[in-house]
Amino acid sequence: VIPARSRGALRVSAVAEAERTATSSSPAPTGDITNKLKYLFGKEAAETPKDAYHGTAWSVRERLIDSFDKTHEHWKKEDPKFIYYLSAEFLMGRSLTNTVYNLGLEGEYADALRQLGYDMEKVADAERDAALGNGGLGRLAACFLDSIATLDLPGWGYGIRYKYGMFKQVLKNGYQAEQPDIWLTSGNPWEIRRDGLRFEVGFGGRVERKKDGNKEVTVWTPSEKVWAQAYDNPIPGFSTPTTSNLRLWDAQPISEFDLGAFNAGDYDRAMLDRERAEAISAVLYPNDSTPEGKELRLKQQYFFVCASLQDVLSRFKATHGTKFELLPDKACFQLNDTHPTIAVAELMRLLVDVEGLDWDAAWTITTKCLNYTNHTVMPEALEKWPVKVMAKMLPRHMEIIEVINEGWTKWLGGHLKELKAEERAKRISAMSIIHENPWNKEEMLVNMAYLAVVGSSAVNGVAAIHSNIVKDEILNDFYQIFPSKFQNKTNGVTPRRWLAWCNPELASLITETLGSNEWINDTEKLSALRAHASDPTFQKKWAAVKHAKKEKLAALIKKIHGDSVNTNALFDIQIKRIHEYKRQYLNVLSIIWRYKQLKKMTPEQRKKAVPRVCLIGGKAASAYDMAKRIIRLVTAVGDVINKDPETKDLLSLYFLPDYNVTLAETIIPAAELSQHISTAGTEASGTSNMKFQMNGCLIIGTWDGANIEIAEETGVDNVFVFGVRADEINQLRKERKNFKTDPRWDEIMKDIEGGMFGDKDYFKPLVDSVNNMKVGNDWFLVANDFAAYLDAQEEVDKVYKDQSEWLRRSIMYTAGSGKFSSDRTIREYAEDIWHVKPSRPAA
Ligand code: T68
Repeated sequence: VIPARSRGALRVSAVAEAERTATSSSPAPTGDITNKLKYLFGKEAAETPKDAYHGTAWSVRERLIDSFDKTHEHWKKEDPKFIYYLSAEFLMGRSLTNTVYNLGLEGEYADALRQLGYDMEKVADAERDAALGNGGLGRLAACFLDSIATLDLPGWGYGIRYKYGMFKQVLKNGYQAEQPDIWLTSGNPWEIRRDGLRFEVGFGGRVERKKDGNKEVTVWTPSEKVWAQAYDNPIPGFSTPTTSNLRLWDAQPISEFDLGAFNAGDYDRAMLDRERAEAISAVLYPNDSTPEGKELRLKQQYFFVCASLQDVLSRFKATHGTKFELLPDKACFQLNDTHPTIAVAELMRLLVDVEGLDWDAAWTITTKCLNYTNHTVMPEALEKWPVKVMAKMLPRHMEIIEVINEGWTKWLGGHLKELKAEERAKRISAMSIIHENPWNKEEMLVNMAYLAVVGSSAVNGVAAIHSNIVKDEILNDFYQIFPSKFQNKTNGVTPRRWLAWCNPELASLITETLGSNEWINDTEKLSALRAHASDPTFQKKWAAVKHAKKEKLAALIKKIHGDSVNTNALFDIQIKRIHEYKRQYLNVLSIIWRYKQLKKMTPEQRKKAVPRVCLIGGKAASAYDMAKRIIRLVTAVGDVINKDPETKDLLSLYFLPDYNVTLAETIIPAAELSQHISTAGTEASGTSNMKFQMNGCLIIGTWDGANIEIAEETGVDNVFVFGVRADEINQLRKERKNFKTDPRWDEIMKDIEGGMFGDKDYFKPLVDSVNNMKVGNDWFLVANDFAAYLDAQEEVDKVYKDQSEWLRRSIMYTAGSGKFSSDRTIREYAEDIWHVKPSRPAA
């Protein structure tokens, strides 16, 4: 329960809130909540927290819609330039708490619920996560929407309303099992179905040239059509009247029913159209960081891009008619990775085929409107679609891409005319948007990243090191041609959800210490905490908050696993998608080593050991075999050490199933040490590292992604940095087979192989992947970093024993987190890429 005082401390100001309540025409929440229950759910009273949630959510929804309408009326009148964030994923999590706090209604609704006998937190707990994303990329999109609204920037998100989101992960005997995420069953109060607002999206069919007077026109006749139905999800800014929008598209059949088939008694066939159409927005592909080469995935991509572009153009035309040369002054699109890159061809098609512009004019407009963000460093992870698949599903787009590529390679030839013919031909072929599949010479591929670069004004990476890798390696050829296109935009996270709302106790302490809550919208103000970092009285308060959060997490562990963990232990946490490059494996190996050391100690020695509770959470893509084995290793090691009476108070390891946004909101505030230990040069940025930092959690990490910038802001000496550097990786990979592994490593490998944790056959491929150079090659250099990692862990223990030093560092982390607010990131996008300005409606 949030104490009343801390809630007060979070409010923008009590006066402002009183004014809002006084002038608001909205009904008193208590009556409104019960009304909603009565008229929408047929219930006389809120009998369960779930009832209370439904009543509250539907009541809050109306306040949200009022704010949405005011904002959009204002924007319609002002007609500012808009940013449209195109993303196949938005990992929103829960909405109730966020909405109530962002709108400044928390006092009102908490009081109302109290009158009904409920507390806000319990009620909020009844909401299901909107999990329309895999991981970092999808959550980033959600944080960006929060910042866009908070900064009053005219902007919307556009995506897919998946019927089934990210799968629910359960453990069955310690192995991951997946269950569907059926999240819409009880209705979704946070969306508005826009009846009548729908666009046709076509697939397949044929392309013909026809004469229109003396002009030749291209006509695409798709063989399959569906409706894209709009659903709006209002996005409230914090401490502003602005409420922006996330428009998601749902796929629906053009003909409800095949009446002919129905009348003929063929009911299965009568339903076929509906099923085929609905399949498009049915499920989120549960893969992160690797492209999914399935046809349905391309269909999803085109589906939401086509609907979104038609929607934007139709609004544009309503105000500006066909003056398309004005489009770049009114709209720009950010492509969140290559997933929406078909937008390059689709915007060309809409402008040339549908609106009748000539090619060059359309190309100028298109490239001015689009920008591309890259999120992955692994070249093999860049999306490529077989020409055959593209030509069949999107025949006109394939033609357009061919024409773009011809123009591009021709231009490139001219640009490179100084080079010798042979060298020039080589460069052109290396930079062609359409190229051979290097593993199958028969197959031609469309390289979506190349298409995105050629079709965009700006290309950016998501952390400084990553943007350099994009320039120097992944897209180096393009960088040499267009150096000014390339930028860096270091990621950020919203300080509302990830500090103020998920850790109100710490937020109150900060507000009290800094004398105002302005830091929530201006996180640079957190730097003033540095002055208090060594103050024992302040440290004591800081520690008390952390301890309370640890108790809360311990209660959750008890609920999940039935065990009581030692809350005086160091809470050591690694939560993220399970991936070889993220090296959860390295973490487990060090836990095994720690266990073995504890076992060898005398009771006297054990008294001096730093107790740890190790928590690992994250989903493995359902087809990612090695990742699933890693999960099993975590649970198997946990099974052994958690049961050992000699050591269990000193060391325990739990796997937290079904890691999602909501779980993160409980875990992160409680964390004391968090692990970000990817092989240097593989994690584009990471964003949980920023959330942990904000919550005063120390980091053990490699010199990778945003860890580097976090260390710079926090003070490198305050971070446990270890391991090889990105520029050494290539060489070390070549030398890995001759690498002399640490004796401790060899011992642990033998333990796993020998069955110390059971399941030895199942773990064999895991051992081989890092230890048997004939089978695996330890691509992610787990062995190379192992000794340095153990040293860094020892350093962690040493510092933890000195609690005042630990607390000083903890405070320095929060104090140094100002840079990592997504407000800063979005401001940079707005200024350097989008050229979009704030436009705030009257309060
Ligand atoms: C992540 N990428 C990066 N991809 O791994 C992470 N991929 O370093 C970065 O912080 C984050 O993006 C935000 O920039 C992803 O999360 C995916 O989820 C993904 C999904 C589908 C296909 C490919």
